[in-house]
Amino acid sequence: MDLRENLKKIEEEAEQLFSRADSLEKLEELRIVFLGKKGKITDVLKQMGKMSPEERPVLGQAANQLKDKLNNLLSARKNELEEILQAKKLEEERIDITLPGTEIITGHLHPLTRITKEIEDIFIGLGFTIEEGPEIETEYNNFEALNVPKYHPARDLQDTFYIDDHYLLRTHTSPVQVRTMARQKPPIRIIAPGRVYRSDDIDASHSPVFYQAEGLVIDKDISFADLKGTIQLFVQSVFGENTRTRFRPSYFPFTEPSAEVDISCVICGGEGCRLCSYTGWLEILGSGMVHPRVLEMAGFDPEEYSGYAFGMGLDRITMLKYGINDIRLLYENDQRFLHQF
Ligand code: 2NL
Repeated sequence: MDLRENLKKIEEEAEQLFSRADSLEKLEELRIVFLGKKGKITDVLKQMGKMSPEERPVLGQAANQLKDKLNNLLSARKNELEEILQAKKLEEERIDITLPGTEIITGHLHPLTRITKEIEDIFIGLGFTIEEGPEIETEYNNFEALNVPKYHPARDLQDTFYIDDHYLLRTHTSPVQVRTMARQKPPIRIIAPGRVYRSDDIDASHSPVFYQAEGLVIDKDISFADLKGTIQLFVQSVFGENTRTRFRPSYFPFTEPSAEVDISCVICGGEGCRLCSYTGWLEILGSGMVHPRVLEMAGFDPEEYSGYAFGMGLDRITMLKYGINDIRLLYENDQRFLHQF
């Protein structure tokens, strides 16, 4: 009866190995070892020839019972393993929904671009149109047509990037207005934003490349009151209803009379603080009535037409509005800076 004993041993061995199998692959290997065509049970059956005819069916039945049993054990273990593996997988894939999410970084407008658009929109609302022009300009459009005489300090080689005797990098956006006046009859109501160049040493408030917006209005009966009202409205739109405006007499070669415009300090509201040097006021733009010589050179009769013009530094306005204390930040494109807007 040692074949029946063999079956008994196979059964014990299988029970042990099946219960220890820790993967579906191992379990399949074990199935082949025990129940396969060349497996252990088949081995035993092959030796049946040695037995007496009476014993054969007994052994055959025992072998079949064992096959059934092992198949049941295999599928039970298989189910068990699948459950264990599934639980493990779930555990591995578990997410902590209380963790902060991954920040989605999308691009956005540069603060200077935002301010430029905001200012454009304010003036579009007042009936102005936006004009643009080249950054390389003629000396005539940049200086001559604006009544800046040949030996005026503003023309100084130190301040202007000359390309040759005739061409230069525009030092303000006024040449855009000069071009518009050459093309168009009054009424003219335009805003010219853009990049301008001056040969300054770089520091916290100076960059050789910076941005400006200038405005020009020419029509019959345009007065200083129109200038004041427009600037007042503009300032309140950008800096808030409660911002006060102060016009201070000044001088520009292209306007007469001229005025610089101060606003009540954006930090202290006029009380006096470090930003406004304890004056309560911040200078934000220059303005005036277009000089009769400028109108004449554009081909307009100063007896028939009058106009006002103004110019502002967009960098300065951006810096005041966002509390930026160094102009270089606007040009370095440091992501740590840009991400804050
Ligand atoms: C400033 C001052 C100003 C103008 C710009 C202008 C243009 C034409 C005719 C007359 Cl075509 N004037 N522009 C007038 C007054 C002041 O800018 O401080 N800008 C940053």
